[in-house]
Amino acid sequence: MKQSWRWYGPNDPVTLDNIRQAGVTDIVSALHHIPNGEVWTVEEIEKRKAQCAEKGLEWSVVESVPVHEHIKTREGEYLKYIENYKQTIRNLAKCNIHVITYNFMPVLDWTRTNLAYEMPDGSRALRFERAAFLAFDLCILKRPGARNEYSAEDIAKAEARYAQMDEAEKALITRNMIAGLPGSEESFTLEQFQAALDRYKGIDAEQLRANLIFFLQQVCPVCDEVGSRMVIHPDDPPYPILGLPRILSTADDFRKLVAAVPNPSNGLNLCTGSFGVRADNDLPAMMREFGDRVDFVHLRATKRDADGNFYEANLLEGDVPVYEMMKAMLEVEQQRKTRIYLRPDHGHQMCDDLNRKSNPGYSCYGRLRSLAELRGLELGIAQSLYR
Ligand code: CS2
Ligand code: MN
Repeated sequence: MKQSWRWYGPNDPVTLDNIRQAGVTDIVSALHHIPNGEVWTVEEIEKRKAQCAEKGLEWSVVESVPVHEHIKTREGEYLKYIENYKQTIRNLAKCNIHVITYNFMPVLDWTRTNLAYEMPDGSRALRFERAAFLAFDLCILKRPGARNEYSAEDIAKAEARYAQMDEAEKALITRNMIAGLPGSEESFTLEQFQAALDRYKGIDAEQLRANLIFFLQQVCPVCDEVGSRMVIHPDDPPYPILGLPRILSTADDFRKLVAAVPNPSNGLNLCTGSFGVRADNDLPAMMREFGDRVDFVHLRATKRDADGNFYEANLLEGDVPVYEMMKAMLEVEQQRKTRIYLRPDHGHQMCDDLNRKSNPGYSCYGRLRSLAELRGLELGIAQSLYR
C-alpha cells in the first residue's frame, strides 16, 4: 500500500512537518483556492508539488477536482466546465499526478449534524443524528414538500427533537449542515441553500446518473490518453437526503457506471466509512470485485444503530471489517502487481488537538492513530500471507 495523507495546503493547521513524521510517502491534496470550474494551471500545480517535495513528500493523488454544479445539472455553461476539467486532467498528468478523486453529490459533500460528538474516552467524533437531521429539514429549513416524504412517525420525531433545541443548537446544526457545501468557508443563508436545492427539482436519480455518464464519456478518453484515472468518492451518507438524488451509494451503482463507461480510467475511490453506513454494502467483496479500478482507498469505520444514526468510531471498533478489507486490498495488489494509495480518512479530535482548530475530521492525532493501526495491520497480514 502507498500510505498517504490529506493535506489542505499551506493553510492546513496540520503541517507538512507534522505529516512527514506520520511516515507517509504520498500527499493527497487539492488547489482549494481555485474556484470550481476553472482550469488548474501547470504553474499552480507545480507550486503545490514543490512545497511537498521540499519536505520529501510526493503529491500524487488529487482529492478533489470539484465537479461544477452546472455539470451535475447539465445546464448553463456545463460544456465549458467540462472542457476546463479536461485541461486540468492534462495539466495534472504533465506534473505526474494521475489519480483524480471527485464526487457527484448534488449541492452537499459529506453531511453530519454534529462535528464534536463526545466519545466515552473524551475524544470527539463526527456524527449523523437522524432526529436532528429531520428537525433541520422539517422545522428549520422547512423545505417545501418535505412533509410528504416522511412518515408520521418521522415527523413526530423531528418535532420532538426541535422542541428540545435552544437557539444556539439550532444555529449550530444549521452551520454544520451547510458546512458541507463546496466553498463552505463562506456562510450560506438558508435561502441560498434552498435555492441550491431547488436547482435539482426536475432531476431524479436516473437523470443525475445520465449526467454523470455524459461527464465521464467526455473526460475518460482524455484520462486514457494521458494514463490517468478518475476515482469517484461515494455518497456520504449513502442514501438520498433533502430530496436530492444519489447515484453512488452501492456496489450496483458503480456496476452501472462501469457498464455505461467501460474505459479503464473510470475508477472508484473506495471510502469504507461512506459505503459502510449501509449494512448491505459488503466492503471486502466490493474491493475484490472492483479491485482493478480501485486506485485509492479511504479507511474509516462508521458505527450505525437501529434508528438510522451513525458516528465515526475508532477505526477497529466500527462496523467496517477493517481486517478483511486490508486482506482484500493486499490480494488485489498482488494480482494487479501494483500498489494502491491508502489514507486514513476522518479521525477523532483527541489529545492536544482538542485545544486546536482544524478541519472537521482532519486533525492530526486521530488520523495518526488510525494510520498506525493500518500500518501494523498491513504488515502483519502481509508477513503471514506472503513471507
Ligand atoms: C470527505 C469528502 O469522506 C471524505 O473523504 O472528506 O469531502 C471527500 O473528500 C469528497 O467527497 C471527495 O470528492
Ligand atoms: Mn472518504
